[in-house]
Amino acid sequence: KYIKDKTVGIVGCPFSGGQPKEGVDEGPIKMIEYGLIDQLVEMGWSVEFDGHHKFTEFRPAEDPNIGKLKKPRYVSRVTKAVAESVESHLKKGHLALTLGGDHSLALGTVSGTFAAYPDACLIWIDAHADINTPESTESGNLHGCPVSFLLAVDGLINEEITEFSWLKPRLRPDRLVYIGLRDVDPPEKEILKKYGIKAFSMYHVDKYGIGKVVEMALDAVNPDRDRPIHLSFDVDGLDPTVAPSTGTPVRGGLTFREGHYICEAINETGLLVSVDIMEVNPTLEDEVSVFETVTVGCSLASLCCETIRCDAVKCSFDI
Ligand code: HAR
Ligand code: MN
Ligand code: MN
Ligand code: MN
Repeated sequence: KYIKDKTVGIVGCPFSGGQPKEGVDEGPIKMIEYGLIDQLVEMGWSVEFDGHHKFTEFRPAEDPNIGKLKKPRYVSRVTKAVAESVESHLKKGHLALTLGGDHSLALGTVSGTFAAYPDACLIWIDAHADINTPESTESGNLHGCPVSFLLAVDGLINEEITEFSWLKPRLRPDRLVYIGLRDVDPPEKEILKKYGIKAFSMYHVDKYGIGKVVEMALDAVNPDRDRPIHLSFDVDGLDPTVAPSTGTPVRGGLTFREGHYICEAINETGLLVSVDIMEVNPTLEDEVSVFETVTVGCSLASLCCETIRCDAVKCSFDI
């Protein structure tokens, strides 16, 4: 409905400034090296990719904390550039596929999506809610905060942080839904409750099954199935046995199939316009773990572009 000419624009984001571990900046480089573009081309997509962003040039000489927030200027400059890339792909009618990098990049991707599609909704797959405010964050890592900056509500962020004045909060709380949560800080829980934000934790995935959970999630943010969808997928939403090479793994996550099902089911709506694959860190754990994590990132991205379900079902009845 929104995507023209079956073209996908890849936004390669080698960035680790939203958290302290080196290596997550190699995530997008490895996903491309492992053949993601060929996978997409085989599925009939035209791929636009002009190489990865070069963010080091945005790195300020001095970047002292603002309150507790770490590297605020670097994160702000980088995510502003990402927002512009995502917006320009979307305005050409292309699917935007952003490869991270740490999840602070969503400050950019989600801003870019809402600039192009003000009516969009956001589906956030993660072990974490990433909704800490500059006041509530304990770590000061901006990858734990992007959602609070994006929310269009009064009084959530008290002091305006001028560094981020480019960012227009456009996300309504009723257009945001989470799947996969299992490590949410107490102040984050308060925020979710206060604004009535829908969240399906692993408890709900166990209770209802992933099929029902995705349906309920879509009903919550997209009841008439007419709004463009941004899917922000943090690979730590998956179980660490499935995606071990990530900075903050949490046990008890989504299975391989549950993760892929989410992508297939959202793809099937025909409303997906923007996808993030975040927090792949190819420098953590052993070689096998890295292989598994990078390839799972690639296959999630691919399934966002094509669902095999329809053919497979027809096929099984045909036989
Ligand atoms: N809630 C913690 C914080 O604010 C941990 C955030 C986690 N890490 C991520 N984001 N990978 O999804 O620092
Ligand atoms: Mn494009
Ligand atoms: Mn995250
Ligand atoms: Mn996470």
